[in-house]
Amino acid sequence: MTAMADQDSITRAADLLARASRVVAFTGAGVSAESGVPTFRGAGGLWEGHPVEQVATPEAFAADPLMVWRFYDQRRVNLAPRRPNPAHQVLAGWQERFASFVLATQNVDSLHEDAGSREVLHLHGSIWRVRCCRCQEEREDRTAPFPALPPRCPCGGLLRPAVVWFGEALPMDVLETAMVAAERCEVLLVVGTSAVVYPAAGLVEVAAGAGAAVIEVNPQASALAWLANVALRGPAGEMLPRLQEALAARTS
Ligand code: BJW
Ligand code: ZN
Repeated sequence: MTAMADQDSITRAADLLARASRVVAFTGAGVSAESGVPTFRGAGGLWEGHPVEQVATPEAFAADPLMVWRFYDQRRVNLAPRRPNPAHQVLAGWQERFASFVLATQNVDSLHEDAGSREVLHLHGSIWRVRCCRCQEEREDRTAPFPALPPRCPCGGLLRPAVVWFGEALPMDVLETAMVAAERCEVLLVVGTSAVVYPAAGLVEVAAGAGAAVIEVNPQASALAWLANVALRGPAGEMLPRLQEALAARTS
């Protein structure tokens, strides 16, 4: 049983943010949980019925593209009607509040953009984009469900989801931009991630190592919770609006 964040933690987090002009938010599946999107790990998580090596590796796709596509097509169908929750909305509002606010997400959904966030750094790609295995062309495609699986490119090649699977490199420019922002920020918010997947989780180590204050927002301690200066133990959709309220009270 984890205790809900006390008002003192909210106040301390608001103090850190009130003094900051360069802020980075690093988000994971937990930020979309209250929108009805399942997380990956733990009870009821996506990996429970689909062992990761069977669906989220290039080897799995090469061996059985149809099986992998069934998994992603189903997730696209489930995601299509989902809407941003108050956590996405607070983060979208903060892009106007701070001189520099960088949002780096591991999520492949588009709920941050749907809430109004711009220039979101998608470290693990997007489930709404497809890439051709033959001509390498990548484009947005919101068809859900696909009428026939596996979907094909006009060139005849096999399409794949433009997400980053285990053993694949993250988009270099996106990772680089996020790492530089983490190195320069005064406050890093770590929201709804177990922080076990690298190199993305390295953002927390880089920011903390460079002297940033780290605020973790998660009902459970992440693998890097020990680097956090303040932990808000509760759902992001409740904690971030409380933090925003405390911040607004401070500066009004
Ligand atoms: C709430 C909440 C609420 C619940 N509010 N919170 C160093 C050490 C060890 C291993 C490695 C290493 N470096 C690299 C590796 C290998 C590997 C790795 O990290 N493995 C570890 C798991 C052991 N990394 C890779 O393979 C990466 N590539 C790479 O390193 O390439 C090297 C290379 C270089 C050059 C050429 C070639 C190769 C790629 C990693 C790709 C990860 N991809 C996935 C799938 C994406 C596609 C898809 O969606 O299907 O990304 S895996 C999956 O995990 C997904 C997520 O983005 C990622 C992180 O998960 P996340 O978001 O943290 O979710 P959960 O479920 O783990 O946690 C949810 C959290 O929310 C929990 O904490 C809850 O408590 C919380 N929560 N409700 C707030 N309401
Ligand atoms: Zn093609």
